[in-house]
Formats: sequence, C-alpha cells, structure tokens
Amino acid sequence: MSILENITSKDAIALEEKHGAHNYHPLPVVLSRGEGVHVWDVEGKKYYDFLSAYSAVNQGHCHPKIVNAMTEQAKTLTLTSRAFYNDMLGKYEKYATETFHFDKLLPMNTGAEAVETALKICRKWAYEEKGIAENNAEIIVCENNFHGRTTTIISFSNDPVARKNFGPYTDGFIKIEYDNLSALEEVLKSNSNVAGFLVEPIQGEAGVYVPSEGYLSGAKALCEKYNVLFIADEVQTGIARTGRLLATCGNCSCSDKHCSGIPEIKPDILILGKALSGGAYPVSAVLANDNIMGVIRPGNHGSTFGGNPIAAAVGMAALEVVKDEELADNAFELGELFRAELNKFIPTTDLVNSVRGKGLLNAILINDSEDSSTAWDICMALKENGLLAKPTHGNIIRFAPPLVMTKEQLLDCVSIIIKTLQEFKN
Ligand code: IF1
Repeated sequence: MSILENITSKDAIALEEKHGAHNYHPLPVVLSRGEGVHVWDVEGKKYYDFLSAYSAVNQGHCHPKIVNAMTEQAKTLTLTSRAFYNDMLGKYEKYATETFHFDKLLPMNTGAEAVETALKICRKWAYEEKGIAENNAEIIVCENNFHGRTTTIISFSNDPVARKNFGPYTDGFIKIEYDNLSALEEVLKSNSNVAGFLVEPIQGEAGVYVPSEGYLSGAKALCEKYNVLFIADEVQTGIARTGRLLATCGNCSCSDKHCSGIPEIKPDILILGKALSGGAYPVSAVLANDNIMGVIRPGNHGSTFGGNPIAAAVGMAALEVVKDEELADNAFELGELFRAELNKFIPTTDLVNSVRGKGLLNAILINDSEDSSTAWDICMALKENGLLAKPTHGNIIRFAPPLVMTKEQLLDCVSIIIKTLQEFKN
C-alpha cells in the first residue's frame, strides 16, 4: 500500500490498531486536513475542532504565516545541532525573551522536556545559589497535576493510570492540595530544603480547574518570602489560550487591553510548549532571568533538536501571529460569550451541572458518575453534529477551539453543542 493512497476511516483505524501501541483511546474520527478552526476527515466531513490538539493549535490549523516560515526554513537549513551556531536561534531567543520579559530562554522540543529542564534548573539553583545541601532539594507540586509523561514527571503524578508499574520513582517532590495557600505555607515554613513550587495556572487534565482569585499571586508571594522558585507550567494555559498572553499575566507592561490590574505574577521560571509553535512543530522553552538561568553551563543540559532553525523560525512566526491577530483579546471575548451562552442553557437541562474556564479553555461538567460513559457518548454525538471535543477525567468535556475563531463561528458552535445536549438520550 502506498502511503499516498486514499484510505477510509475504518482502514486507518484498523492499521493503528494492528501496528500501533495502544497508548491512546481516540475518538473514532480520522482527520486528513485542517484549516483555521476546521478539520476534515478522510471521507470529507468537516468539523469544528474544539480540542486544538490540547491547546497547541491556538493560531488555527495550518496558519499560512507559520507554514510559510516552516517551509522556507525547511528548504534552507533544518538542523545543525547545538555543536554549531545557527543564524535563526538568536533572533528567536531575542524575540521570545522580549515578548515574555525574561533575560534568557532555553529551547527544547516537547512540554515534558521543558518541565524536566525547569526541574533541573531549579535543583541546580537550590544547590549553587540557595545553599541547600547536595541531593536534599525538594520541589512542591500539586495534587491532580499534569506535567507530562517522563519517569520523573509521573513520579509526582497521582493518576494511577499514568503512574502504576512505572516505578521506581524519582524522589524529591512534595505534593500539596491545589488552590490551597495554607497547605503551601505549611510546607514552606517547616522545610528549608524546598527549592521550588511547580504549578499549572489552571489545571487542564484535572478538568479545567480554575483556582480561586488571588491563589497564584498569593503563592508567588509565599515563594518570595521563603526564597523558593515559582515555576509556572504554562504549556497548556500559555500563548493567549486563557485570554491573556499568559495565564499568569497581570498588570505588566504588555499592551493586552484585558489586563485586570492585579499585581503581575511573574514566574521565576516559565515553561512553554504546545502553541509556541502553533502546533506546527514540537517547540518548547524554559524562560528565566540571569540569576537563575546562569546556573546552566555548557554540558549541563541540551538536546539534538532543541533550538533548531525550523523550530526558531516557527516559534517566531507563531508568536507574531498571536500578537498581530490579537488572539489574547479574541480568546478573552469569545470565552466570556461562550460561558454566558452556556450558562443561559444549563438551567434548562439535567445533563450539565456547570461550565467553567477562562478565555477559550473551558469545560462542562456532566451530571453523571465519574466512571459513566456519558461524556464520551456526548462527544460521539457532537462528532456526528460536526464538532470535535474530548472528555477528560471525571465526566468532564473540555472545550478549547483555536483562538482564530470568529464570533459568528463561536455562536454556531454553541448552537451545535446545545442542540446535541438537547437531543442527547442516555
Ligand atoms: C498526552 C492532558 C492536555 C500539559 C502541561 C506539560 C505537558 C502537558 C500543563 C507535556 C501536556 C497533554 C499531553 C497529552 C494530553 C495533554 C493534556 F489531557 F493530559 F492534560 F493538554 F490537557 N504541561 N498535555 O498539559 O507536554 O510533553 O505532551 O508536549 O496525551 O499526554 P508534551
């Protein structure tokens, strides 16, 4: 069989089933094309994408500016490794550090790699700058976190499916309740070996759990008080998804007209991935100022592909699109509209308990037991009606369309969602 031959959905699924590892349980739809907020399956059916590859495709599918940057660079120079300089990396690093207001950027490829990088930087900082005795550094994490799939990262997960039988686990992590400042202070007060606090500004996998107002700034203040690094994992929440360039953005010097005036929550270490490339290419990064990033010296860390010229070109284009098209503002406004429309509908149905989220990272909570298949069945019905979304833990459906959506398209999607829920029979 030629790889260029047309294939039916059924055959494509059968091939993966037979030849691929079974580490996923996808919705049975086989996509072959994407443009903006839409994707098409191999039979030509068109869908609204309400997952955006888990918030990687914020700029929309196959954004021409990003695709052009990628293909032009691919024709010129793809990979040099970091054994040599390339002419794109410095330009990208300058652009990204100016965009996010940090001194330095360390380029990696996937989100999990960037999280690992941040953990390494934090530990090294603890030994060399904070003065913690070797091998004693601890990093605080939150219950129900999701930071990726590596052995170290799953060591501090509390999802049994992600974790069981992958031991022995990496030491040096303390787990506390999310959205609980006294739990954080409790640990900080009693343990002088704490080096960092790793947190998602909104817990995605936990079901788009938005912490209380003031939690992040409070946590940041506590970290400052106890000389502990505040590490924000914005792999999913970053790059305009939540209606700001970053979910930790406050009243900073950016031009975001929806800055709320709350004090700026500037992480000591910022982790980005996913939409840093608009979903075109694996591009992740860790940003920090010199007093922290300075602990990393030649040989301490690296990656064959991290910082490659295609990634640099793509990363720069993807950030430019976010600014040029004011995607943070659009996500903010459409998010308000989305929740308002669903909040009008929810009192009329027994199927949905509530909607929550920020910007265009939202979820509806289905009124059924955590282990029922209702959320999955609703997603199957949404698929039939031309909208793709995926259930997450605990009978929750995440709604995260590309941020390039128009108001008309969003209202069209809202009517598909409401119609599907109205027609849905358990
Ligand atoms: C999978 C969830 C989303 C992330 C945060 C780091 C990473 C992720 C906050 C790692 C990745 C993904 C990966 C994907 C499912 C997915 C996900 F449902 F699991 F939680 F997005 F909501 N930090 N999130 O959300 O980035 O190494 O994957 O590039 O199946 O693992 P990565």
